[in-house]
Amino acid sequence: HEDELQELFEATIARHDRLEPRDWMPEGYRRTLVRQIAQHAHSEIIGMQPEGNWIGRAPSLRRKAVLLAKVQDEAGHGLYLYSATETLGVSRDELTEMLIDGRQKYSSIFNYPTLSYADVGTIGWLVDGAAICNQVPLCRTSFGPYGRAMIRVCKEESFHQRQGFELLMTMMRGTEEQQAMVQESVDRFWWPALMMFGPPDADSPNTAQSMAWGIKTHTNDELRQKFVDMTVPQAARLGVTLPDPDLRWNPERGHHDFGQPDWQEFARVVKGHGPCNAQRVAHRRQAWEDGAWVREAATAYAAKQEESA
Ligand code: FAQ
Repeated sequence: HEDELQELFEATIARHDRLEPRDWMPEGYRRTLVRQIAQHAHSEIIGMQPEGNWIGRAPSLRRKAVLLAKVQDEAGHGLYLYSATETLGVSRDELTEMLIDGRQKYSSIFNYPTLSYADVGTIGWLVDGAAICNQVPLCRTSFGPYGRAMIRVCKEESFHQRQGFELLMTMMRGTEEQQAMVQESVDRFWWPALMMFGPPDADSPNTAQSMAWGIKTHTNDELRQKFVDMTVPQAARLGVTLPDPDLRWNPERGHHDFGQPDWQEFARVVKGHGPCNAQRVAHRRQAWEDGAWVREAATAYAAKQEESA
């Protein structure tokens, strides 16, 4: 019986069809999905902090409204993704506990500080830009709830990327001081943005199996290359320099050659020793603890409703 189920699963993957929550799936497939989707959900929620840092200091009412809307969108993405993870049999409470205990990860990028308002634009342009490169292919991932969540998320991320670019373009048309702020911000975020795609393929323990299962459809290096190729002309349009002396067009490959990020720094950040890891997790833990009474009240109310029904 188990063999038949395994065959059915493999046939579904082979014809690029989707698995749904009630379908039989190997334990490793389920575990990999929980790991990746939960990590993705946590990134959206923790990712609200760096930009949220500037809501109270936005330079105009318009910028404040735009930033508020973007940060709220990220909360929405987190919620779709937690719901997708719940279809695999793990609750949002458990996932949050695992995040604040350090048993689950979130993207390395959100462990860097936001030091100027230009960072709001740079995050939109580069971080949402990298997220789009990574997530558009995930719309066709083999697990139905994850792929469907990605469709709406990608539409919103594209909009976020445009607003970041527009913010930076406005600053680049401004004073020399504003232009310098943009360049300084891009210098700080360029390498961490490249790290978002994960380790080089040769050091990526999960890629081969995740591709065989149709969870990932491209390798980390393929997506990193796509991001660089997409971003270089945009940087030229903005008038900023990307801080990589090895960055140049390679006509034979039809792609840009580029340098490697500091992978030791990446390893340190992922292990919890980046500039803001402790602060990000402490903030999330505090919010979780402060919200305990709301969860208790909602549970008590639901129980009472059930009793009287
Ligand atoms: N940070 O074998 P691989 C956003 C871990 S976008 C931290 O290559 P995999 C939008 C990896 O988990 C950001 N850890 O792993 C937004 C694994 O460790 P584990 C979120 C990383 O899974 C914008 C180990 O290294 N997007 O939030 C990172 O096959 C603005 C070995 O790596 C997603 O999560 C990293 N950068 O490939 C929000 C996209 N990279 O778990 C707010 C979905 C790797 O075995 C504001 N995820 N690791 O202990 C993916 O596509 C994949 O999981 C990868 C990693 C590509 C990230």
